[in-house]
Amino acid sequence: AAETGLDGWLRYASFPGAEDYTDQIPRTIVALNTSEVSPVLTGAKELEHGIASIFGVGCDVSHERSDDASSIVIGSLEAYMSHAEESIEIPELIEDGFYLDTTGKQTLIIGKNERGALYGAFEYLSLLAQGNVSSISYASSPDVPIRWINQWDNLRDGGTHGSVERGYGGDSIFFWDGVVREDLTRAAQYARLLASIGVNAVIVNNVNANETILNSTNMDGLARIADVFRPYGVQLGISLYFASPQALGFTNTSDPFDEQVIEFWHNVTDSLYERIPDFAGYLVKANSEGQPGPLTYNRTLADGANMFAKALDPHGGICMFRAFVYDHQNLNETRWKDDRANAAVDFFDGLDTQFMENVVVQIKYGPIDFQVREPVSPLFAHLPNTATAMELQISPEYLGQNVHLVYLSPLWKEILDFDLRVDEQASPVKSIVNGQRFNKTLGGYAGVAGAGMNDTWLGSHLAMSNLYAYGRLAWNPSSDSVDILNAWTKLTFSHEELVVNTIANMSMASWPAYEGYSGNLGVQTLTDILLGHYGPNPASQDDNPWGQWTRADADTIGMDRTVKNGTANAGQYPKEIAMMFEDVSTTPDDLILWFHHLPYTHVLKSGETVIQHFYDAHYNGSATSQTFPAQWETLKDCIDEERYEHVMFRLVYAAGHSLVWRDSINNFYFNKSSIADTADRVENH
Ligand code: GCW
Repeated sequence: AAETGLDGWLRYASFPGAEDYTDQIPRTIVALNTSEVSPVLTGAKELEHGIASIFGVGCDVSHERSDDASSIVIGSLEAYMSHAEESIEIPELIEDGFYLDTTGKQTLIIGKNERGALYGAFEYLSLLAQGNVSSISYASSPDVPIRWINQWDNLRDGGTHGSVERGYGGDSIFFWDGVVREDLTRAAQYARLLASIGVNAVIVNNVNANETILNSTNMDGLARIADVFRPYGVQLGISLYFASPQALGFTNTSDPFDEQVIEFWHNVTDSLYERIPDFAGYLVKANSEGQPGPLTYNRTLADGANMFAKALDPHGGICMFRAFVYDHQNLNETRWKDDRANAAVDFFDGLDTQFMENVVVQIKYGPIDFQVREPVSPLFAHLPNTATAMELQISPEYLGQNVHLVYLSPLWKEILDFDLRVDEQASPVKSIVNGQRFNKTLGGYAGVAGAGMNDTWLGSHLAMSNLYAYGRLAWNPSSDSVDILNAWTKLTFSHEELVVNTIANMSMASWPAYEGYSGNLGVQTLTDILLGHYGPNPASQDDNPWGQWTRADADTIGMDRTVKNGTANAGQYPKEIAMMFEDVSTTPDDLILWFHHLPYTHVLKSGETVIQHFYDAHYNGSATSQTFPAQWETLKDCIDEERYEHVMFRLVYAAGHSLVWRDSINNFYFNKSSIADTADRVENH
């Protein structure tokens, strides 16, 4: 059968030698929780399916525990303890965590809750599918409670299609022609993939939301999505349009202090919980890129967030309030001190103590917008009293849109491991997000995924390593990028060393290569800012109010974000970091143009000039990209034709496109600066 990507890393392919283990595999699966929609039952069925697929042996699923037979016992801690006389002591677990023990006659998969048991089943199957049948016994708990996916799905585009903003895998799996699809098969398959990497909620509609999500037809539709998510322990949440009460004609204002507006949101929230008792909560984009918000009504951002949080609170829901607040119309490049990177801290400063407990401020990893290289957003250091979540973009809007190969885990880990040194104490960003640094319980991650109806989900088989890595890092941000990738490769393609090593070589080289042939030294990605964010267009960055400026002229380039001379953005970081970024000599090369406006002839720590670094990086990055098709070709006999060809097509195209990138960027800066490439490769056009 032709291989599609629908199962992603959950293919449970057999591997050479699997037959030697069939005797060791228990043939009975005992599900301790009995509800039809329990994730425990889902876990039991997944075990049955996975074991049959890997080892070719059938198992029975039952609810009766017997001590005699070798079996896999799966259940919540509570269900397990209710048979206390036969039970062993389970190590400490936190919510969604699990204990996995294959050392006894009975393999134990015990979750802190029912969802945790399902995660344990996926973990066990992942080990088996990677050929790991050794005896193990360990507990695993997630680093953060919020491990969410954001889908930027529109209910309909100009026509009937439910399109996905910044999605490269086709139409929405949830919406069609303004309403929830009848057939939600794909939504259930998506929930399965997400549960297997520990994702526990999905915001199903675009942050650029629309009031129609709240009509009763759509609320009923959302309940149907929640029903197919529930067996996988995936909760559903939605994005809200701030001015919905007005847009739906209930009020003539959407002022968060207006009694009728408050009542409107309480009613909406109550009706959602009536239909979806485990509803996760709201995601709100307000006062950003033309969206209305509390500031429209002279209220603070906290007033706006709290209005939703109050309505959600009695039901245990969460309000994710985005920090991506900026005015895209009034930034003006002729003003040296204007800086979009300052917006989040400027807007949120002073609000830290004002948010309700169930508000989580959702912050993009960098201060601007998912560029190929950004420093971490300084806002993470400004909210010690507020729960925060980091927004990561799995769908690589500025990073080649899943046509180019860009494995994102190394980028994300640089951000997560960065030590912000708040109050001169160790403050790695991941310890702020997980609540440890400031003693908070809520916090986590939102991954913008962009999955669609395409059989590959994201538009490319290789791009799925990013979705996989997102879940793994949200569960444990200290995981290693190569380990994550190798597990994914084995599960997705093959255990063969050649396959594993080749995909690791390509993937680990991919982000540096893309950075090499796009925007260097922190100048931003240099994609076309106005159209689609794809392909080179350095000129489009400047002279518009979007604020993604490079300030390139004939002699100089970069944003001066110093306190002494520039936009003072460096001063938004805690003292030690601020000092580092303030000074050219201590700013790392890869962010030097983010923080400093420099002559093209400025000599970097590497010993090269800025302009020569541009030239060389573009040649090196695109040369790396040229190696990808040849590397992939070595796998021709190890991978089914369907997926081999699909990937090859993209790699060949991207290798060509990397040359377009190389030459456009190099020519552009050569023409601007009139400085020759020392290796004489760049031509005047
Ligand atoms: O990067 C920009 C994207 C928009 C997106 C916005 C946001 C959903 O180009 O497509 O809108 O960010 O994050 O709100």
